[in-house]
Amino acid sequence: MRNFLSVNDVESVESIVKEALELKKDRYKFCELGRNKTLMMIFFNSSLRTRLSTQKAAMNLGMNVMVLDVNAGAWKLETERGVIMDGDKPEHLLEAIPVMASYCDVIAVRAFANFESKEDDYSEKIISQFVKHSGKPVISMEAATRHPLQSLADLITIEEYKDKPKPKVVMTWAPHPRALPQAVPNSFVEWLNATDYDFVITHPKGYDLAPEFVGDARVEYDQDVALEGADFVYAKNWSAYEGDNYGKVLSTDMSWSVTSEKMALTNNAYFMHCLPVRRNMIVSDDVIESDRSIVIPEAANREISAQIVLKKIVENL
Ligand code: AN0
Ligand code: CP
Repeated sequence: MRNFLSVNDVESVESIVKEALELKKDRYKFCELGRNKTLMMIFFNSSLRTRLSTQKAAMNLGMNVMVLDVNAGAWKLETERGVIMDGDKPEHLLEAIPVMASYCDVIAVRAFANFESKEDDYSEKIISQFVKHSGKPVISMEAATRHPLQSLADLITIEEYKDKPKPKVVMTWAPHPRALPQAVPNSFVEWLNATDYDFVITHPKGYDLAPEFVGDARVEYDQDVALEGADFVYAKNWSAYEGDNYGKVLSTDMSWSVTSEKMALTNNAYFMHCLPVRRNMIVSDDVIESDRSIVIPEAANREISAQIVLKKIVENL
């Protein structure tokens, strides 16, 4: 594997999930593989899970790790070419990228959508510059439109908990006070579409995701209908994608919250969320604390998804 930016960088979703589950049985088996190889993790945005799980995954492989929070202690970066840099940003991304790349073998980047320009976000303006100018393999730790390490961990988790070959998986929008990116849902849809599970997306009207991600997935605007018979409920908020509403919060309709009444419509479904989650907005206390909530094992599998990806990239260095 060269880069890990989307499901398209994986030869077969089924095999990588299998390999990940195999790796999980003995995560220290390849502790010599990454000797004298350095992973640099660059964060333009906050993180708890991605930071810790990716670092742990690299350590399991014997790699060295460097972490840089661009907004805490580094020079503020200009990202536009052609700007007269007489403002508050002393350094340009076009120098910063090759400099950072010169100290490492693999670069992982977190750079969320900033909602200033849909075109910039959906062309992955930041992470694509890392691919272009670093000369090193690049791993997305959530870019503007996708969060593939999360989706892979989600699929590993579903594979571990499912009790039938083709479970019904329902991804539901849920209310949130602030505008969130579409990266997690886009990516989840893209990865689920590569499985043969029974997959349904449900959200209020106005929250349709980009058609290139939705593909042939079934969209049901009635949440109660969608949840019927679900084996897995995957909750997530996202802001609007379509037209001039891009990046806007159109609804905080609390009737879309995942409560025990909603879970009662399902086939005793497992509850999933990528975290961080706002309790009693997205999901009620009792649902997230119930024995059907698998948010903690889901987060724990972030170590495994990062490790299988790093392993494949390091093997190819
Ligand atoms: C981010 C998002 O929704 O994309 C990161 C989730 C992994 N969430 C927040 O910013 C709260
Ligand atoms: N799920 C996830 O990516 O969490 P962090 O934002 O804490 O990394």
